[in-house]
Amino acid sequence: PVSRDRRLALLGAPVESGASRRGCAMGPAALRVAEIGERLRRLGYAVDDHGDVAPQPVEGLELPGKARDAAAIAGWARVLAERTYGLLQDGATPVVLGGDHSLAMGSVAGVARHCAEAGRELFVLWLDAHADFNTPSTSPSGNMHGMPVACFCGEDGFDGVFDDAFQARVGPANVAMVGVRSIDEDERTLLRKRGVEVVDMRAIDEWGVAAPMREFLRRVKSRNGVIHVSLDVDFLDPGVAPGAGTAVPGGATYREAHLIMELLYDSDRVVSADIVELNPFLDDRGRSAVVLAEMTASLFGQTILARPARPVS
Ligand code: HAR
Ligand code: MN
Ligand code: MN
Repeated sequence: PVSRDRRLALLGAPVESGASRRGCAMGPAALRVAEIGERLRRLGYAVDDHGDVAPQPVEGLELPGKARDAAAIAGWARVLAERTYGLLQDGATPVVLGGDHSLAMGSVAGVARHCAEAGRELFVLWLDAHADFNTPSTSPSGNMHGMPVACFCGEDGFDGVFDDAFQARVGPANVAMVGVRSIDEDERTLLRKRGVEVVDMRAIDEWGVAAPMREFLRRVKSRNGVIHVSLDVDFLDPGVAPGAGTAVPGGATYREAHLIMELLYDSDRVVSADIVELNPFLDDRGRSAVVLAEMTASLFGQTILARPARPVS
């Protein structure tokens, strides 16, 4: 699977104004204290920690409807799009350490441009309690961490966030959301209209995570596609990861989460990832930071016992 000579690039993105409460800006630091880099190095990778990126200055951007702090969020999105794109062009695997989930507007835009130029079809796996498919006109809160999927799928209302170089989009049929259990009303209508695949917690209760994941991976392979993984800490049950600003009961267990990561590694399709929404101010002695660091290690090949290489079937 994923070749160990692919360099892993850690990029800190301490953005928090996309969320309703502060604290996510401490996320990259907490993930580093939880030894996210060391864990990946121990697996045999060369890991470059690029430190925290600085947002581009954007002035006077306002979006129609409710979008709190849109100019600042666009500033983060622009720098992250440029950085993830550049790293992928250089053959590295970007891992963005958040920061709230609005940063995925940028990380995914960069990956999408890379894939468009390379002629590879991009799929996004969204691991989250929320669908993050609001637009400035559907959002009840105006918090932009509830909007990144709508933005990178090309919904209306995000004009001016990017300049022309980063207009590549992800088709809504190429997005799979897993673990969802909180959706706003207009957001649900829009999701249904666009045909986004949603594996909600009810489906996980019924089928577990392996069956829907295998189906998703089969679809990716049938198109010779690649995957961007966006992991929101609130995908996990709050009992496993309490360091979340918008915790929702009934989330994934520790092992369900790891199994998804292990299946992704075995698939050999992951090109980039976001680890987001960790709020160390709300965490319990670093527990959630450690769980996320462990999950990232599983995503890149940490195993309990080595498995013989096996095609997804
Ligand atoms: N759907 C709600 C809103 O738009 C909350 C979603 C944002 N929360 C997150 N993102 N943590 O996954 O305001
Ligand atoms: Mn999210
Ligand atoms: Mn969430």
